[in-house]
Formats: sequence, C-alpha cells, structure tokens
Amino acid sequence: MPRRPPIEERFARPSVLGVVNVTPDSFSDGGVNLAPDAAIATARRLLAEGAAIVDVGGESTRPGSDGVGAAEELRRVEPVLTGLAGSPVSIDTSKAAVARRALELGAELVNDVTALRGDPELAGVVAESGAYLCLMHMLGEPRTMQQSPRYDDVVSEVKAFLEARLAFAVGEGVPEQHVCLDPGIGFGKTVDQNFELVRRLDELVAIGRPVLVGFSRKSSLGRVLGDPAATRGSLAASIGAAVSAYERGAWLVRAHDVREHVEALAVARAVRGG
Ligand code: HH2
Repeated sequence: MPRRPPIEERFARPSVLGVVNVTPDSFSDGGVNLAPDAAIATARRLLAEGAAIVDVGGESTRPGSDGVGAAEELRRVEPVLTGLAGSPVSIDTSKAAVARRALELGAELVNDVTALRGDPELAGVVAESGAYLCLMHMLGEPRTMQQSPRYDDVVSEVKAFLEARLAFAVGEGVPEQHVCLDPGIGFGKTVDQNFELVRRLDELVAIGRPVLVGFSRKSSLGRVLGDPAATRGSLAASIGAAVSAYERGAWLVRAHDVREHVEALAVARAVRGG
C-alpha cells in the first residue's frame, strides 16, 4: 500500500478537481464524454488547464436519476482510467467494485457522494488501498432528494453528519488525514440552504478536515439569477460561488470549467496573501 501524505499536503489550497462525467445523462455534460477517447481527451485538457486531479464518474447523481449497476459503471469508466494511467485521478463512485478496480488502475482518491452509506464494502476497500477519501453530505437519495428537503438548521445538521461519517471512516481503518469533507451542494437542499452552507462554511472547516465544494454549474446558480426553472448555472455564476467558498475556507473546488476556476482562484489567493 503506498504511504500517502495528509490530503492537505498532497493538494495545495486552493486546488481544482476537474469533472469528467462518463455518462449519457449528467445534468450539465451528459453524453459529451461517453466515448472513452473523448473522456480521456477532456481529462488531459483539464489537467493541462491546471486541475490538480480529475474526478471520473460513471453514474449521474443529478436530481431524479435512478442510478446504474456496477457492471455498467465499470464498463464506462474502466477504459478511461486505463487511458489515464499515470495521471492524478479521483473515482466518483459509491460502489466497492468500481472503486477497487479504479484503485488498481491508479486512482488515488475515492469520491463517495453517499459518505460510505451506499455499499458496506467500500470503507474496507478504501482503508486497504490507502487511498484518499471524500465524504459528502446528501439528504435522501438522488431520485427523491429535491422533494422538499427540510432541516432545523442545515449547517449544524450537515456538520453533525460529516463528523459522524468521518468517525465511521476512521473506525473502519481510513486514516483521518486521508479524508476531506463536502457539504454536498444540491444534494437534498433548497437554493437558500445551498447558499447558507457556503455563507457558514467556516463551521464545517472547524471540523478540522479540508473541505471540498462542488457548486459548478448547479441549478441554484441559475435560480438565484432569476430563472426559477433553471437546471444549470452559468460559468460566471459558478466562479462567483467557487471564490466565495474559497474565501470562507474551502480547500478544494470541484469544477467543470477548470481554466477559468484556476485563474479566478489564483486571483482570490493573491488577494488573501501568504
Ligand atoms: N456533485 C456532483 C457529483 N459528484 N461529488 C462531490 N464530492 N461533490 C459534489 O458537489 C458533487 C459530486 C454532481 O455534479 P455532476 O458530476 O456535474 O453531475 P452528475 O451527478 O449529473 O453526473
């Protein structure tokens, strides 16, 4: 098992995780990267544009989606991971079988939107491999998560959830220093709740692990601009959200438009100094 440094040493703050969805139905880039060659080319471009790592996913988690089986997910991502051998890759999956194969093919981070609740074997796979792990908050499941999500206090509930899932991961043998945490923008949250999570991001940062934020292209960005039926947000709105999140303590940003995010965050970092 490779001995890995803490995730905050491996990735400087801020780092951009570039999104490569190898799916027909992702909400903003569905179908674009379904052919392996297209996905590999996109991933290489995102890395050349300054992504610290590319997040390869074979299952859409957009609101209302049903999910796919492990065999289909593997069929989509395996050739892409093979083609990216030697490049920094994260696997966006909740399935142990997919993660296991991706780690064999060189992935170094498992990005699990279920925070180890989806597949009882995933924690063991991550622990054994020594990989990095992203634990994300989601209320409900993608099929139903946007049907009137309710919280007494969204930030304290997301914080308590992430603390509990971090403790679970550590109990299963994943080193705490390998874990980053994510509030799960758009996963069972209203527009206001998504913005409140960024406004009060310092409360999640206080857990003591690097925080990843994925606001890129999400529908709340279109809705806050006045389109109540928006299904995606613009590039400019995505960058506004990413810079706001960075200023409130985000360590990693998950984004589709890497060059623009890298440039905006470099400016925000220069303003912050140090
Ligand atoms: N968002 C999406 C998927 N995976 N992982 C983390 N850690 N954080 C996120 O915010 C996040 C995520 C959804 O976005 P996208 O991949 O563009 O769409 P889809 O799920 O439809 O493939």
